Amino acid sequence: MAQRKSKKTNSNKTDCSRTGMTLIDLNRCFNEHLFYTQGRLPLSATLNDHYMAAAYTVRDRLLHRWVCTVRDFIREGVKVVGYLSAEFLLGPHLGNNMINLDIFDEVREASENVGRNLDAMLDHEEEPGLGNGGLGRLAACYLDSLATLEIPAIGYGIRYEFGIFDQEIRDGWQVEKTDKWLRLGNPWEIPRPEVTYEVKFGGHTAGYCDDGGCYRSRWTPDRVVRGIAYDTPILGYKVNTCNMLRLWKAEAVESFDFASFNVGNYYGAVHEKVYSENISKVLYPNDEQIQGKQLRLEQQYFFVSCSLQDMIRLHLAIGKSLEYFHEEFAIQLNDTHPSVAVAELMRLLVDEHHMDWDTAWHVTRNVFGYTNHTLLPEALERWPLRLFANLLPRHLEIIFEINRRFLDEVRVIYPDDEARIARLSLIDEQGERYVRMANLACVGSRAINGVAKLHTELLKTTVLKDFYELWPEKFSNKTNGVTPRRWMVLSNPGLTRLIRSRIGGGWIKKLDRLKRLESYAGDDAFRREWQAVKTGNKQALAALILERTGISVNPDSMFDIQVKRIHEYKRQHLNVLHVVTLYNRLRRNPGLDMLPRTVIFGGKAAPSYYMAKLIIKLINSVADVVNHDPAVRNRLKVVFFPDFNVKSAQKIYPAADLSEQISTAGKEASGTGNMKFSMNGALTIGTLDGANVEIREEVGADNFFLFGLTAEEVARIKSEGYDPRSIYLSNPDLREAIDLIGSGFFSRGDPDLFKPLVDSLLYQDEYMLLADYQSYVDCQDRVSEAYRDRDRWTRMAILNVARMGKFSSDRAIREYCREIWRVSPNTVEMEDFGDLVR
Ligand code: NBY
Repeated sequence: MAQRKSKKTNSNKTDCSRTGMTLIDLNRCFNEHLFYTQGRLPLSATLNDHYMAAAYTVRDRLLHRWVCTVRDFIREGVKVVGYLSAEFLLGPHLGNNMINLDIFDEVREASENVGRNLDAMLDHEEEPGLGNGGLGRLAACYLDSLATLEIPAIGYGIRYEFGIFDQEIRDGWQVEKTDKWLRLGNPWEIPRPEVTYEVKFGGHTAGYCDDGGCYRSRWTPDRVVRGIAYDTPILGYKVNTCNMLRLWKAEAVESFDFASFNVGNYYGAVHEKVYSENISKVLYPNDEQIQGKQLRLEQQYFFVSCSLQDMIRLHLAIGKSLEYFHEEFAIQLNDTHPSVAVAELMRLLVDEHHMDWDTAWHVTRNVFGYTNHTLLPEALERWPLRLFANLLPRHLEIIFEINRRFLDEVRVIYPDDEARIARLSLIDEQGERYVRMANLACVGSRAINGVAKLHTELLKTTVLKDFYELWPEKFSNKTNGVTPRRWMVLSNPGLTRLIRSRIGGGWIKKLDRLKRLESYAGDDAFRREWQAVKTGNKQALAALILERTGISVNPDSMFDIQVKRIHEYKRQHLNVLHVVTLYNRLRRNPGLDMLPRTVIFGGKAAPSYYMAKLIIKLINSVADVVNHDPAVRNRLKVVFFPDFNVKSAQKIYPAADLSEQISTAGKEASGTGNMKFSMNGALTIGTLDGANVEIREEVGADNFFLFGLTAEEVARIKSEGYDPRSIYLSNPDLREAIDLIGSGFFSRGDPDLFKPLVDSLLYQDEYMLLADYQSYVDCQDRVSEAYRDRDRWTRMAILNVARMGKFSSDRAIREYCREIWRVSPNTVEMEDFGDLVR
């Protein structure tokens, strides 16, 4: 062991300068981990052993940077961002960390030299699917950018034992399988059994007078759970900053309640343990509101309380007084899921640290920022008062007190406007009473932001209108972004190599520099190389599709792709209506000269969302018929790619020709898949919704396929009375498509199967598919025309990539840092291992 330590010291020494690392170092480190960590000789090592050894080899290099980063936290007293999110959809670590360490090619070479298959190791990694979709993935992109921009930051969340379910398709239906991502161990996390906090639940409160004669409240809980920290290092791209993601696991305070055990209540003693550990057991698989589930509120309060206690401990450890907490930390609430933090920080400051209310409120109001991610009114989070009172009685008292003081202020500004006061109140009092979490987040935050220009404007005029009128200065827009490290460099090495060959690699950190590609759009040789890269990516995806679905697709056809959570507002079924329309054209005219298309879908439906699951069944049923109809003759293929996740996304975006971003205008807050597609050279067909608006602004109207109603038109038509049936009756193509689905043609003659979907379109059509149908189909025809001219298409694709600079998460994080968090970078200097431990 002693010998091993001294060897590691040496290898870390050469590692201090990034360029100083040799292939020999890497190979030696790998073999040491195989031997000392996995206990294997090369001849008996499994693929998992190889993966683990590679992961530890890479992790060693992360940890060296991590300790240097932490040293600066303590020494420099820098302001730190605390990013609170119930979800972090990280995706696999190994490849990404190799990119950020800038050793990808070296590791590949080191592996190849000794006949080890790096791709098999990369493929072997189970991804931590600790999120549902866009919101969780955004948190992961932001961690990457924070580290890359050298901003001291900690991500705080929950270490779910089971992440988002694995999706299987059986007989066309979605089947959910438990995600056992920890089964083979997780080399990227470091358990910190000594970093723990107690979290109280339930019980009651009682008032008392403290020594100074002040009225205070004492909370006597009936349950206490312990949170244990598990840390994952998050390294920036080609910098020494290595931040951390700290996830909390719930455990019982005592693993056995010996009092119960001794009186023979063995079951009762174990029950307590099982109950406590349930809190971090599983991620709720809903990408919209979860109604009234106590366990969900327990999860939220659990991770928020642990995280705030942790930040307070760190703050006190550097010798600062809590009055200055907001000067040392900026805490962002990723949606309302962590918004109970407003009440919890007040409780910690007032009850546990004996601060007076006004000072505590000043600190609280200045430390938080709140990001809203949804306009759907039904998705706004609220908790039944009774449930809240039972679980968090002290927090409800605090919320009442915040509300009393807040509404007093409001009454001064708007005397006699009781309707407005009722809307602003933290408590919804119409019928059953609820705590409104968005209102709590707004009142308790210094800054409130939406995630795309249109979304922020709609927030100001709809769901948060009253708050905007009250505090316009708190509102700003922060258009989402995605990290080009994972979504270009890692997932599209071919494109990265091609771009590097012309404009170097500076764009990876300064994405605006992709602009320099514009001049190559007219370059024949460049366009041919571009097409070759795309074709290669499509061939790779075709192979994966064959492996996963048994469907063989033609890489020369246009890859028309819609991957995202399945939701009626995202309108996967509008895409299906187009597919059926194309199919009807082929049936009517078997000799039709139609541009060959492969329409690919992917995404998970919330297990309790019946319509979304029926849409999956519809896609698979249409695919089954179309793919087996000899009359189609390979001009149309339909694929449902099962289990869409970060790992498969990395193979899908680079292979797309056409990106489907077709939500009803005004419903998609931003979208981030739209950005990933476009960065990888797909053209977008989309509505003026979310960030599509800004993507179109950037790439130019000529390079974007626009269709559909605007958000304003949607609102106007709705208010005037929308009648989908009259559209159905007056449009023969639409009617034919809907009737074919309704007839049982795709459901082995069963007309009932898709009836709920057909009826919802004909009699309600909440998301206005019928209103947008013709405009969509016409636009798709323009897409096909454009694709036939492959040179023109490629020119447009190059311009799309060249103009995506704005959508780097680095830009977004810079805006948050400057305008919300007021934090600045801290360059971390590497120090030798020997000097660090001295
Ligand atoms: O956040 C998404 C938005 O739909 C998308 O437009 C946006 O780009 C993205 C990032 O800003 N929202 C989202 O993914 N929401 C969830 O996943 C989610 C998860 C859980 C709950 C609600 C929403 N929940 O209530 O538990």
